[in-house]
Amino acid sequence: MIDDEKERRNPRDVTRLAAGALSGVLAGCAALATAELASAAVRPQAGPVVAVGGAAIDRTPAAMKDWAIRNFGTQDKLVLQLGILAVLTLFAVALGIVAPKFRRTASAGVLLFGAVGAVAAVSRPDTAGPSDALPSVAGGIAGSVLLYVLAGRLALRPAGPEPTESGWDRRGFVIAAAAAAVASAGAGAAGRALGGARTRDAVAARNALVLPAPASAAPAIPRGAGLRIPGVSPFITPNSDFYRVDTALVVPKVDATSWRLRVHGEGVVRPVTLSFDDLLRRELVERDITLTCVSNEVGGPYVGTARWIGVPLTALLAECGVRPPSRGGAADQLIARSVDGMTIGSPVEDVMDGRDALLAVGMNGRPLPFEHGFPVRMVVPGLFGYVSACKWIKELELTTFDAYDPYWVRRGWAREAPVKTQSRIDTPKPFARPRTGTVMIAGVAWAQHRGVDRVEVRVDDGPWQEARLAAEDSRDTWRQWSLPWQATKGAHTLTVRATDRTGAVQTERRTRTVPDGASGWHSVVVTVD
Ligand SMILES: Nc1nc2c(c(=O)[nH]1)N[C@H]1C(S)=C(S)[C@@H](COP(=O)(O)O)O[C@H]1N2
Ligand SMILES: [Mo]
Repeated sequence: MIDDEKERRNPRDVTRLAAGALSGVLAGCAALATAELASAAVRPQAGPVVAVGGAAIDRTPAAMKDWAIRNFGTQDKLVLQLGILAVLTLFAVALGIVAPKFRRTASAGVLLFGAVGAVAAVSRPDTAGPSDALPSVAGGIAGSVLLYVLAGRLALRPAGPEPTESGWDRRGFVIAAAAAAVASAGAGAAGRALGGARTRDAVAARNALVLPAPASAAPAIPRGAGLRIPGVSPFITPNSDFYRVDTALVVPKVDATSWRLRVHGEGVVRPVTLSFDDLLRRELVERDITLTCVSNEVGGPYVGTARWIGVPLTALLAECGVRPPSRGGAADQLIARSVDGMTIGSPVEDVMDGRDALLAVGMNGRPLPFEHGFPVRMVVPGLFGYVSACKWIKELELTTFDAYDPYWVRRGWAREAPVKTQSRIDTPKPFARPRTGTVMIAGVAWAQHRGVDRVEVRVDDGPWQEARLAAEDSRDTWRQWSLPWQATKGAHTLTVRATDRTGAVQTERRTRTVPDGASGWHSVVVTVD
């Protein structure tokens, strides 16, 4: 008799357990959908997943950030967000399972997650204040109420006069769950639509923009700067292929018409605030500059060359009365601040030494893409991106290296980081299986603002052979190189090294990317058939 009853109740308990888990997941979905809708109304960056993700990025140690970039590349942010969603799902399932028994506690648990999101959102560096807590709070309440309601349907009804009637309200649960799912999907979709509408002005402003012709055009790229060897990166990197490295989980879509740049700080005699039109009215220059990321491993992909159009920074700073330290200036560090709270510090001396430091507005003939910093970003030849290339810039502050550590420096990266002389084999690819006979070994080498003077290639432990260098566009751009090789059967290691115009040979010493960029020679192993 007792066994019999167990048999009758067990399958029912499994369904109830599954329904509990489902109610947790539904509460999670409702919370996220509500938060999505609210954040579209408040600020896209204020959503809980973005806020918690951003907080996680800020707290990631340099070594781990590097590991993420190495393993997930530009997908690192997607992986992070999927990770957050996976953790949320686990907790949602757990809360849902305990909810029928501990209804209040489980509902409070959902609220707690909302609170975590709210705290993360208001403590972001780019926070708009307490209103940023709204999406998380609204989401937490929606999820908490829903879990409470669904758990109510799952509660065992006290055994009535008929003992077999004890059970839970299946019909009520299914109806409530379905209604919740539909409402969540609706809220999510509405959030998406509203978010799109909010950025419409910024997108329209960018689409309507026609960049003025530069007063100083870039010299024509010499014929022969591109060797046209299959597999070698093109001399100019198309915008769509240009690497992207930043901490922004949501790409800022800045409206250029209301954008302002403030220049102020130590030694700034005449502080200014400039509009986008103010910048466009100035004399623009156009320059080819190769940009490199400090997180680029030897042989890695985070390097690209674009034809930038922008306002020369030296002249602008000089007009504000700024002098470099070598001429008695008080400030030795220029802090660029972005709309998303990034801070990037460059040496004032380098920025004002006559190199083409730019407030860039154009990239390869187009307004900057949103991903690459629209409406304005900095570009300084010869410095790694994290100490020079602030995207979505909104403020320039002159200060000292002693007084202020910008974002990456606080996370273990070097205060100053000129690019290291580097070279990369683009073809053949690692583990390629070329045929015996002539195989073209080719790639790129860079030493921005010093220039590349020589590239040498070594096969196995053989002598260094001088590669043919493509024509130089400028010393701020990379150079292609090639060497025909009479490939013989078997496994071979191909190694490359460059020499810059100061005469310095690229060092063999392998270092990690932290704190000031990877060094060492790039080699590729191939098997010749
Ligand atoms: N606002 C902002 N600007 C930024 C960053 C960032 O995270 N946020 N990353 C910097 C780094 S580390 C590099 S290498 C360059 C990359 O520029 P790109 O994404 O246009 O290639 O942007 C720099 N500017
Ligand atoms: Mo970078």
